[in-house]
Amino acid sequence: MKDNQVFPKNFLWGGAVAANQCEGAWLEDGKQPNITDVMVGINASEAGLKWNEDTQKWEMCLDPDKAYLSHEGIDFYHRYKEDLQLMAGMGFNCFRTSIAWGRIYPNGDETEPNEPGLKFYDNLFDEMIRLGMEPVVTLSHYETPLHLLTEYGGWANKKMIEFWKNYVTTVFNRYKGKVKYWLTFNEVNNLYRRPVVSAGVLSVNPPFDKNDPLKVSPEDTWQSYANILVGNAWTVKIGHEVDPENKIGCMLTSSCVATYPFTCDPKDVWGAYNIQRISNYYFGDPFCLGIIPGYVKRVWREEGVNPELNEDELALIKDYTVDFFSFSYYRSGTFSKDVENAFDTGGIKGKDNPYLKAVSPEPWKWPVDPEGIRYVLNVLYDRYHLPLFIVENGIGLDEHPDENGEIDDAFRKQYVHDHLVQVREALLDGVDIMGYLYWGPIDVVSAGTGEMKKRYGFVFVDRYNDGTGTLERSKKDSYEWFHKVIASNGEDLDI
Ligand code: BGP
Repeated sequence: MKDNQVFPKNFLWGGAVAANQCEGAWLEDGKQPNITDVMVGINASEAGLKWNEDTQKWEMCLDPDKAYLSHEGIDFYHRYKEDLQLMAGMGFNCFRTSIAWGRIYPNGDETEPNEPGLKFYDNLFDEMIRLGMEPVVTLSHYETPLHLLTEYGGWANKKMIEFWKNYVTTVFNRYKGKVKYWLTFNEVNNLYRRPVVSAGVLSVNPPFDKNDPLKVSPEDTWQSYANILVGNAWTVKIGHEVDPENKIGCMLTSSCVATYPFTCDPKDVWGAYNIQRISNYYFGDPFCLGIIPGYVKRVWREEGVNPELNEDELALIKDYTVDFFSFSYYRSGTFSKDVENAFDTGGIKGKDNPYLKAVSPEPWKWPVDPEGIRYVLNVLYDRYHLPLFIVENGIGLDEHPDENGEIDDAFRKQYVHDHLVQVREALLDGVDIMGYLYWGPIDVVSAGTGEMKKRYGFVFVDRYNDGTGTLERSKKDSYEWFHKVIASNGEDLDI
């Protein structure tokens, strides 16, 4: 390796998945349902929940006409050895996945953990380590146990903080010495737009809409915000106490940081900045700086809410900020005062940006903006001065093997290439970047739409939207290319 290389020697290269999108085995070895198990994608406008007047509670009610692909996922629960071997084959020195909370505490409020669930992650982390991959573990990736939502209203209830502390204490102790990098709540900054799944909250106290579980009151939304800030601070505190080697990071979707004003009209400029704040920094500022910003309190005033947070909790938030900032970046968006803002898992949609050359193919059509990742890296570093970790970047495509069983995913190679060129620029700008994890190095169920058709993998999985398929794995064309990129520590990006 050359001495003048731009990517640091200890750069973490790898990929990221989440338990709920790949494991399957949704009711195996003691696990109970979690919130994503009753949803077909987190963008869905309906959830498999109905209000029971007799018990006065929400209860699970799956739609027999819908395919809940996440219940089987890609069967990673049983095939993880083969899958990790494929990841190691690309030279990954790191692999990110989540612990499904409901495997450890099936209902979330038990006092004793579920040993088969703990054992599964022991085996999984051991296998990663054996193959030379540092585990990066998300503690909560849209996997709040359903019981905690239906029984307590989820994070809107202060009791959640105790359940969470119990869970994180258990896993920090159990995986001490095996796992060093921990991420707290995946993309929790989606709370404001998709509270039920992103933040694990349900409205259970009147007034609320008994016909629509996905509607959460402003009181519940903001109380969840407050409780999650406290939960995050406890995570940092407990994580460091259990093992001073632990590094605890937040994980925020940061495509929304690249929200550009559509014009130089001050209303567009201000609007774009405000989107950045109430999409991203409203969590980043407390997580990284230990403060609840004034612009959040303004929203509280305007929405007429006053979340309960006592002095001790505020002190905890102040004292226990994260060690690093991890994030996903998929694409940029624009803000225009003239259009209503729509959002999906990729960020704000706004008006089409005429300066971007590519969008991903139908039906998703996400704009491709590699320079956006350099912008996001610089903005976040200037704001927080913390090491940054890219833990998701990738492109979802509808792909089918050709007559020889091969997939030429040139679009993906170009996408990753162009983004890595910009990551390199950010390193030259002086940004401290810990690593680059590609989202979905093996095809998994889509978070947003709950389908298999939206494929991100370097590895193809033979499974389809109707639930058919052999689940067989095969390498796409990009597999060897990414292997070469990692082998050169990012120096050889040639396609
Ligand atoms: C993020 C999630 C991931 C992932 C990714 C791609 O929001 O953290 O879970 O799936 O986006 O989104 P999608 O699957 O909707 O294309």
